[in-house]
Amino acid sequence: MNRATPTLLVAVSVVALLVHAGHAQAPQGAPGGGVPGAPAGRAGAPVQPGGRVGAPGAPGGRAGGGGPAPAPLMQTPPKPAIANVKPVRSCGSLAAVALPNTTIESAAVDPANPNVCRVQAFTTHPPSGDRVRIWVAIPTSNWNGRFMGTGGGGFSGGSAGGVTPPVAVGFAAGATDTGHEGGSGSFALKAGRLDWQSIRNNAHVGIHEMTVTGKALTQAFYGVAPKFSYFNGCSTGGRQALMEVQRYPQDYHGVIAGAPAINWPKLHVQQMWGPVMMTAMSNPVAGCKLAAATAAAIASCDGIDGVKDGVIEDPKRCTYDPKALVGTSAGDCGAFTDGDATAIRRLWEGPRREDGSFLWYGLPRGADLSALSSSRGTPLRAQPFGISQEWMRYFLTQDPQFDAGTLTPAGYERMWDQSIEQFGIVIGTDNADLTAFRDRGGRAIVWHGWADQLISAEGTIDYYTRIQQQMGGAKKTSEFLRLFMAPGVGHCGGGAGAAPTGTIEALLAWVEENKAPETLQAVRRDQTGTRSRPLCQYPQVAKYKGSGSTDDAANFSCSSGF
Ligand SMILES: [Ca+2]
Repeated sequence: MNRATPTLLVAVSVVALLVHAGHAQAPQGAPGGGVPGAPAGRAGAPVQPGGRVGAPGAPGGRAGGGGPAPAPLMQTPPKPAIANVKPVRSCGSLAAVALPNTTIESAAVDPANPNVCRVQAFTTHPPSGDRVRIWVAIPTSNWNGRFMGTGGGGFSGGSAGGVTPPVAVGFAAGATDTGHEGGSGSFALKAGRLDWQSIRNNAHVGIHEMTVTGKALTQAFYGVAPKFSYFNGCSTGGRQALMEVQRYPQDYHGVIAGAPAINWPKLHVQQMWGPVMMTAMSNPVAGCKLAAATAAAIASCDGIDGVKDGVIEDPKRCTYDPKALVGTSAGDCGAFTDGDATAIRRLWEGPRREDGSFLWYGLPRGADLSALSSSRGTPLRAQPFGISQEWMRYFLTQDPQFDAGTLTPAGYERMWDQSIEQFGIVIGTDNADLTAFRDRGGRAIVWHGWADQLISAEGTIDYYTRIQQQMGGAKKTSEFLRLFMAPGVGHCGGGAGAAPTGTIEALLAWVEENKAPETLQAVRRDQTGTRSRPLCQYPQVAKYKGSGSTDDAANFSCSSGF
């Protein structure tokens, strides 16, 4: 089975999103940390190169200031998995621990938090001269006997701040930059050529070595290995979680993969579909028309699930055609044309070859289309998404000046094929053979927002379906891996839908007590109140029982239909 595609994505869109470890709005238990309260991806702000927004290194750091404090990783620290364990050496003495190909740069108690021993190290892989930075934080007391690895977003492998949320609830924790600083994809090139060690470090080596190092230092400090190890990430972090499951099944007992940026080489070319297609049609579509089409689709399909709440519970059942808008006015953008309707239909449909054959999924109806396909300026011009543009510049063309605006449909098709051929094995992260992970007793919770504006939710369903085919069917798969779709939820959070919460608790219960999650809890809070919903195992959907508040999860049950 080929492993292909990658990771990350992160991005951000606009306002917010993610960034490393966490992602927007931090559904508690989802990626470690994040940008709370930032409606992921509502529209429009320009995306920086690398697609990052927000302060690196500040997990939980918010993109814009203001808003509520980040939700804690867990409401209640978990009970210790190892009783009465005490450090057997000083924090500083960890600097003398010898590990292969590893240099420990510092080991000291955090002056701002005496309950945390912080170690910084790097690994290297001669003769490349690379440096994979690793940050480990170990509680000096009240260690819960577990290790947690954390991930990144976009091209960022992770950040020093990623360890903060897990260590705050008693985990020993690790994070890594996967070999390069910052959120740009420029690390792929060295002296104008692909630097395959750096690419491998980012694709999978960095997270694995962070994990090995983090667990070894924890064991050195306490004289006993962590009893359980977990990885928690969203976006790129979700890809990293599944890459660990695929390539290093011995690393973790359980993982949470939110909005995983798997199918990486497809994903980052898919993200350029809108600009390329609209440019070829000479029909860039302004943001207010995209927004109007999304709003019309939601209005048309909201009630299919029986609850008018601004959320399409199952976008696969929504077939709204934007031709209904032709001739109507969309705010300041003027009247909808046939061309606008065709372009929007093709955004929802997803990339196709010139002969019309399938390449990949589009965004579902209800997801914000402006994050990937907004057009701006006079005359109107389609704007490429930052991460996708960098993928084309540094990985595919190896030309930092490459202008994606010049891409024709034929060139796009060639780039699609090259992306998979050249990078599928290293970073595809779509290997469906999870036998080793399953046989070791591993457990994986995968979730994806149906309104994800950056990563096609259907790409995750595609992978899940292939896992089921490979691993003995739906029932056998559900014994170790479950997928929960989150209706109306954007990339790693945000949006009109209720986002997962209590996910870490659910994973620990599954791994440590063999209590498999039938649903995930989801909550959405805003000025008007709180809504809770169950997230059901795909392909089940949450069906309203017909009485009681539609804001209360108790009044919904998982069903094959509405
Ligand atoms: Ca609805």
